[in-house]
Amino acid sequence: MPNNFTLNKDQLWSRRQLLKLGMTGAGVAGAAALWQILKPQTKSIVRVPSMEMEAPQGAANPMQVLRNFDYGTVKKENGRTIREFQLVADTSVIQLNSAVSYNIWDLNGRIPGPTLRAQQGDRIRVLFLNKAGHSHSLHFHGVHPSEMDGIRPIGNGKATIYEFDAEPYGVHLYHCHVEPVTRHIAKGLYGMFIVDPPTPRPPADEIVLVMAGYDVNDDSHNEYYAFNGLPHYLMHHPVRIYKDQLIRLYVLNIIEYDPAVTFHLHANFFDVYRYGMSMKGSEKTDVITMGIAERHILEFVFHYPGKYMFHPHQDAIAENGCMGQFEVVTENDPKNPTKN
Ligand SMILES: [Cu+2]
Repeated sequence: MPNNFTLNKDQLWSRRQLLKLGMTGAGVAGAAALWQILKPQTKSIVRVPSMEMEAPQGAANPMQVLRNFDYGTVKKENGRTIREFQLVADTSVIQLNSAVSYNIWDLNGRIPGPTLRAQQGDRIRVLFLNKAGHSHSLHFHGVHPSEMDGIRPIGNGKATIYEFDAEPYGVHLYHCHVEPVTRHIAKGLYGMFIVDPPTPRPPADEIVLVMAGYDVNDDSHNEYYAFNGLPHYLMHHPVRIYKDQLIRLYVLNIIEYDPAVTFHLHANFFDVYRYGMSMKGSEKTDVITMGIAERHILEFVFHYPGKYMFHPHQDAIAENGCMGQFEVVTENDPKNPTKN
């Protein structure tokens, strides 16, 4: 939500704390309280249905990834806005299904890493601490000097600072760039980096979807796939959205080993803002092909309540975990405590 830039630091703090509470069991009540707090401070009329936010065990929590944006700590230096982010790489284990656990590298205790967000022209300062056992780095997509390109390995126990301007606006990403890069990305060291345009986009319910794969037997083929970290999770825990409200998806394909996948939405068409780098949609479709590291903004509105799947149309990939669904609800649904 671009309007979140109008929130002051305390309000942003509240938002983060509430998300944290929601993740650790406050559930519906936490989520409802969160949006009650957010609403009065924003001019936006965006509303978000309540959702169960109980966290699965481990670093993968697809619900947390959906609507959680890290705006960093805002500072002013010589009249410039600095957004300072802290990213810590570590190791953890996630449970891909009841039988399969998988060792990953996480960033700030999550996979995918935090969705970093800034406004075009902000100065970005990323404090990177590597506690993940191997050498790693953070390579940001965007425009920056060579020495900030993040290809130099940072040893275990070491830290570094990446600093550059948030240019240009769009949906970008960051990831580890230590060889073998396929392995370092596939094991979790990636995240989305959104640079908002100078003129904010229209209010919308903004949702992050990151497609990834898991090669659990090291044969350079993925056995499992996921939206936001866990196979099948968003299929069993639908993403609740409001009927007749603009939905803005930020979608990233970071599936290694498969050259490209599509993203398909059921029973609707979406406007495509390729790489999020324009204010005007380029096309309308219901399936879009995305190579590795491609990412787009996709906008749509649902006019009928009910459940609607989204998935790559490489159906084997969908069947192995890259599956989710929206649950379109109406404002008078009694399960929505956010209603006034
Ligand atoms: Cu790495």
